[in-house]
Amino acid sequence: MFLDTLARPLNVALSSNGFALDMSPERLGWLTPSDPHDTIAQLRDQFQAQGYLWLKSLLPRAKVLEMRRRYFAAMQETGLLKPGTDPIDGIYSGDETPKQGHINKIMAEIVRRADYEAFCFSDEVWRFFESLLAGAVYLHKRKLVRHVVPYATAATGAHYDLTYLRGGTDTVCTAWIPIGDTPVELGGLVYLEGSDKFGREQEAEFSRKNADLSPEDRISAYNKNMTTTGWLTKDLPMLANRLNSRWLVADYEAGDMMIHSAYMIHAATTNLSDSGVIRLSTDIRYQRIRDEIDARWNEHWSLDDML
Ligand SMILES: O=C(O)CCC(=O)C(=O)O
Repeated sequence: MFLDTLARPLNVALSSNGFALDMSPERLGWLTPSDPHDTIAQLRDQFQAQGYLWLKSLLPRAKVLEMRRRYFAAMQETGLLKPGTDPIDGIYSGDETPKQGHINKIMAEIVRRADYEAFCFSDEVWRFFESLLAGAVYLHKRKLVRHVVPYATAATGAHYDLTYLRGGTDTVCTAWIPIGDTPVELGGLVYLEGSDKFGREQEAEFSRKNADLSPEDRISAYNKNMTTTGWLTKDLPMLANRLNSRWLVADYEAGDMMIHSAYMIHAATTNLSDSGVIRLSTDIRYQRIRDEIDARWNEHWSLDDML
């Protein structure tokens, strides 16, 4: 177990979708890191208690940085990167003219590429899940890779993942892998402390409300009982107040892997990099092969897949 939580003073004002986070110690804290070399029994207990594990240096740093280099090298033709910079640094051109359509096309290619798939299937990753879940595991074909440019106005709102995966087991786990160092200022994932329990209650309430819908609508994240995005809210400070909880942040490093339960509430903050660094990450889902699989996730990600 890592004993300290690597906390440090933060000299920036964190925000998300235009909502300023309350940065008082009652509303903002730090994630607790875990040592992947702890026994699996310890890690399972910690996962159950926290709803997440921040696994430090699970992957070789060089492997993660190579993925970063490959991603941004592929993006170079779109004008996303500052000319003359090394793709591994992922420095934003600041030029808003790159066509989003071109970027989306490259993203759709990347999630189908063998190098990216091999990364998601890294031994370190699947073996960890096999051990945690005590059985052979399955990686969902639908995998997401996201880059977030500095000061982008939109960020991921507060949600829990089962909203989008209701057609399968609720023991599905998400791995969120920062592809590059992602200090708090770069707008990585933030987790609402203790929210796995609230997510379960919320989902039980949605199940009651959804009971009279068609089977297809019942598992949809966008049915009449949900918001248009499936998110609980974009207003992170309001949610922390309502649940009397804290948003937990972290300085993620290349090689770390976050995992969270299907009920754990998370979101992202605005990338505040003043040196133009683009935040890059992937989020992928593992589960036991013997548990029910949500068939809707059986295709590669595409922009219009409506999931
Ligand atoms: O990277 C993000 O902004 C969102 C990722 C996410 O929601 C997830 O990993 O489940």
